[in-house]
Formats: sequence, structure tokens, C-alpha cells
Amino acid sequence: SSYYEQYHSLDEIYFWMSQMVRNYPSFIQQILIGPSSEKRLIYVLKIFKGTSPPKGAVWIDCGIHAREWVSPAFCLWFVQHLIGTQDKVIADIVNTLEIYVLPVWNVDGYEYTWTTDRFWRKNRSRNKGSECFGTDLNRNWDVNWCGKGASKDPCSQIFCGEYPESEPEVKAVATFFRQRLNHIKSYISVHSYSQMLLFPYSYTTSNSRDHAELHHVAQKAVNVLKSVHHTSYTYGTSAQTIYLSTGCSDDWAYDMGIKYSFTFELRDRGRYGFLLPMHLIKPTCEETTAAIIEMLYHIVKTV
Ligand code: 0X9
Ligand code: ZN
Repeated sequence: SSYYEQYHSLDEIYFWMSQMVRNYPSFIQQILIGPSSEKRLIYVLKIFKGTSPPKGAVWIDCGIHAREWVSPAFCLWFVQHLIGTQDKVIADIVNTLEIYVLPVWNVDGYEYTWTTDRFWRKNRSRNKGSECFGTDLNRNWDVNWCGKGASKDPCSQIFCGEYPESEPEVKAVATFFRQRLNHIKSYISVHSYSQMLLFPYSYTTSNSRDHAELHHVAQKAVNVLKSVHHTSYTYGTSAQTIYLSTGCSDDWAYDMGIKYSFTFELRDRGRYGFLLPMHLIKPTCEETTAAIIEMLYHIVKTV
């Protein structure tokens, strides 16, 4: 099977990134956004093919949770698809918008799932006064930080950290966003599993100001996704569809003014869970790509 139908170690993914910028220097750039807690480097790829200045940017991150291996696999697939296809809609997107892709956000945790504990979720930072390691990078944001659906216990899988943005992985992305706030139109975070497309809010069961439009975009995306391999997704606000949680990246991005904020939970619904077999990478990535392209096309038409 092809490179994109396999899971790859962190070192392989670093090498892949360097090859992408080397092979496509005119439209892929690699941006160092910061070191992780164990001092590994976190890189974002920037893809843009336009000749006039971009009308905005969209962000896609993968691998915030270490054990969700199909997520980084998706980011690699998606970048390759953007640069490898002749599709007119995709050409329109990459000629109009800058696409930022963060293939592995939680680099330390991802490495740890390859070497030591396949089911590790959090990052690998030390916690004061505790034997337990790690903060949940999706509970460490400055948005109702450490309220419901987050924990102050360093041993919890949903530990919110010592204070908002205490984790270098979160700080790096938050800083990147603050430097480009008016430019970034969309935030898309890719997790697994449970086959859901979620949008704000997560910290309250109330609807956001943009609920009708976000609901409409999610509905279109889920329909397109299903048309590829008959995979069913549920969609709706995080709090109403999955659970209440606070300090999450998607809510933070939305409240900073990034309207099109979404979180994907990719395949499956629990048969394999985090251990999604390699032969399911291809169909998962095909359908998710179709859904995200649908969403980005909606954005292109509004910028
Ligand atoms: O709990 C999470 O962070 C996500 N689920 S996962 O099983 N992949 O850990 C859900 C994130 C949905 N969005 C928000 N809760 N904001
Ligand atoms: Zn996750």
C-alpha cells in the first residue's frame, strides 16, 4: 500500500515534511511555531498556489491527542491531495486561501505512543507535586478554563494544566493565531474517534451567534462525506452532541472571532477505536477530504 495508507512514526513525518517543502518550494513552506515540552520541534505547513495575495487562511490541525493515529495520517493525506490533484474546486481553494496544516501537534505524546504506551492521550509535561505526566492540550485553552468536563487532577486524562496556555504546544498555536487573527477564517481540528462533526459551543449548551450557518455547513459536509463510502456522521454543537467540556481549542478559536470553527471525530464508532486498522486509512481520508473541501469551498465563496 502507498505511503499515505500507512501510519508513520514521528521521525518519518519530520522527514516527509522536509521532502514536501523540498519538492514543492514554490507553494509549500514549513513554519516552526515552537518547541514542545520535551523540546521537539512543532511545524506548520503553509500551502498556497495563488498569484495574487491570499484572501484569507484556513487552519487544520491533527494529532492534538497522541493515540488518535488516524488524525496525523489524515493531515498527510490531505496535503498530498491538495498538491497532487487537478480538481477545479481544489484549485480554486488553494489559489484563494492559504492553508495551514499542523500534521502532528502533540509531538511528544505521539512519539510516546510509538515507544511506550499506545493509548497515551495528553502531552508529556511534568506536573508539580505529582507522579503523573501530561496535560490534555484540548483542555488548556483560555476559554472557561478548567470548568465542567475538565479536571484539576494531574493524573486525569482531561487534566487542564496548571493555568491556561501553560503548555508550550498550546502557547505556540495560540501565539500563531493571535498574530494572524484577521487573516484566519477557519479552524478545523481533527480527532478520532466516533464519526462526528462538531462546532461551538462545547463549554455551554447554548447555541453560538453563527449557529444556523455552522449547522448548514456541517450538514452539507456530512452529506458529502456519506456520499463517498456510505459512512454516517452525526453533527451538532459539541456540548449537545458529545459532551460539555471547557478550555477547548475550537471554542477558543471561535470566541477569538474565527467563525468557521469545527472539530472532526474520524472513524470508527468503537469497533477498533484508536486502533483503526491501516486498510481503513484510505477510505477514512477520502471521505474526510471530500467533507473538508466542501467546507472550504463554502468559505471561499464568502471571502
Ligand atoms: O474530548 C475531546 O477533546 C474530544 N474528543 S476526544 O475523544 N477525541 O478526546 C472532543 C472535542 C470536541 N470539541 C470540544 N469538546 N470542544
Ligand atoms: Zn481527541
